[in-house]
Amino acid sequence: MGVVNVTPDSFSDGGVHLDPDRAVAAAHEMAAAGAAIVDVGGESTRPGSDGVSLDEELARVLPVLERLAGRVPVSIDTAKPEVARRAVEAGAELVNDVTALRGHPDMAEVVAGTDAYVCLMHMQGEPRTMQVSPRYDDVASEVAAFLEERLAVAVAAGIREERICLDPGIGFGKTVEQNFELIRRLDVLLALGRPVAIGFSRKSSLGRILGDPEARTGPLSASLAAAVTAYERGATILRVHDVRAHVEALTVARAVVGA
Ligand code: 9MG
Repeated sequence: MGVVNVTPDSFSDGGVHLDPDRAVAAAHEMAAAGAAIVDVGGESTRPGSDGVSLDEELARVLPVLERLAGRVPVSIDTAKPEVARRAVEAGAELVNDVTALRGHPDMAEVVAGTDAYVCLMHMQGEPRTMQVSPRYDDVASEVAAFLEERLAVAVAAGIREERICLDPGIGFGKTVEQNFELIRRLDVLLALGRPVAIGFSRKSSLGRILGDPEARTGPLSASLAAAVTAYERGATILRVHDVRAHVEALTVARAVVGA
C-alpha cells in the first residue's frame, strides 16, 4: 500500500502532494512500482496534528480520486463518513479509518452501505496528544483486545468480515519499544483471523532506535527492515512511502521465506 498524503503537514510527505497533479503522478508511479493499492488522505494524523474541516478534506482528496478512478486502485484514509462515502463513489475500494469506526457514529453504517473493504486501526488517545504518555500493561494483548472488539462492532453494523483488515497503529499512542514489541508479537494479532496491516514506513521510532532521541522520521533502510520483519511474522499489507524499494525488499524476503 503506497501512501499519498494530500496535506500540507503530514510527518513525512507533508506538502509534497498537496497539488493534485503531483498527487496523481505519485499514485501512478507507486502503482507502476508495484503497489497493489494507493492510500490517499486529506487529513494529517501525525502526532500533535489538529483535524481539518469536511469541506477542506473533500477539496483535497476528491480531485485526486476522480482522476485515479479506474486507473489506480485506491483506498481513502479518513475518519469522516461523508468523505468515505464520496470517496467510494469516486472509486475508492478500501476505507482506511485510523479511528476504527469510533471517529463518527455514522461511519460503520456508511462503510457497510458501500461494500468497500475497511482497515480498522488501533490508536490510544487522539493524534493531538497520543504521544504524551502512552501506557499499557501488555501492549500486544491490549491492542488485540481492542481490535477484536472493533471487528465485532464492524460485523454487527453489517460490514462483511472478509472485507476487514486490522492494524496495530504503529506510532499511534505507543512508545518506541511498544511499537517494536507489536511487530515482535504479531502472532497475537494474527490470532484474530484477519489480515494484518503495518505502517512503520519513515516513522520516528525508526530514527529513535538508530540513536536520535528527537527524530521525527526514520530512514528508508530502517523502514525496509521493519517491513521485512513484519512480513516474516505474517503481516500481508505494508503501508509505505517508498514503494519500489519496499517491493524489491519484500520480493527477496518472499523468495527467502519460500512463499
Ligand atoms: C493514515 N495512517 C498513518 N499511519 C498509519 C498506519 O500505521 N496504519 C494505517 N492503517 N493508517 C495509517
